[in-house]
Amino acid sequence: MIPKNHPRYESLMTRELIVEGVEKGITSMHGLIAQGRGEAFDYLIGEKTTESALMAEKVAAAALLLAKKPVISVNGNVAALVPSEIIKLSGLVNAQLEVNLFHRTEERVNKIIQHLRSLGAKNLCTKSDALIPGLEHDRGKVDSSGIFSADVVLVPLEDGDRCKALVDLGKTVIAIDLNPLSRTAQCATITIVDNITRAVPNISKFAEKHKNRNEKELQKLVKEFDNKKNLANSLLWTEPHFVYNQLRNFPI
Ligand code: PTJ
Repeated sequence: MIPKNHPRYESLMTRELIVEGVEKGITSMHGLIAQGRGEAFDYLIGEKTTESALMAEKVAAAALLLAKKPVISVNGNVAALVPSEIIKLSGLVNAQLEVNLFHRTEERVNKIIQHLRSLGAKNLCTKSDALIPGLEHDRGKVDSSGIFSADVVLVPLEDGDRCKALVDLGKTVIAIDLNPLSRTAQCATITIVDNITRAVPNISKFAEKHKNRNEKELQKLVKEFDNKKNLANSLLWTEPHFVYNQLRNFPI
């Protein structure tokens, strides 16, 4: 049992969710390693949403609301960390949810679908009747009425190959990845360098606020967003003064 006053309470509780995900058969063992890598990058940004991440979250919410057919891709880590939050977001932006796994087994796909359904998800794409061209691995298996025909796809915690393949198909790809140097982060249309546990609720908050804005305002937000520039701002932690301040303020 982790006491609530532990200085690293939130980070440790997030680890617990991933471990529980593995125990339930939702998350793959590799998901533990991915979480560890994410934690290291989160540590560098002070485990807080940066200004550049917030900007990307605002633009992502606009892109999802403007989409004709938005789809949110769910993997084993997403299902363990933010299942209810992702269901809420899908309702707010009228997006479908599709389970898409790198280490794919039919058993795990079905467990994740059941998990999401038990939490109230209704808008799930469950077929795997189409293939993303150019992808050799199982992430290429998608639903023809879901990711395959979507115009905007949210891909949290992704591997770079599929992100590039989706961009090559002309889709707007929104990535959530704490590593700003990853291939996914580099090739997505809108890159959110933030922990998924903060990013998804933030996108939902922006989606709620954007409902009071007209379409033109949302289009302007998306059009004026410069992903490369925003991504460069996500590398603040490489600056010595930033690291120095982090060390002074961080609960170790
Ligand atoms: O469930 P599956 O089979 O689809 O597998 C999912 C994982 C995540 C294991 C798989 O996609 C994978 O191996 O991903 P990678 O290549 O390790 O990339 C995951 C990326 O997500 C890395 O760049 C991490 O820094 C980042 N990441 C990890 N945890 C978080 C994160 N980004 C945001 N929030 C996190 N909590």
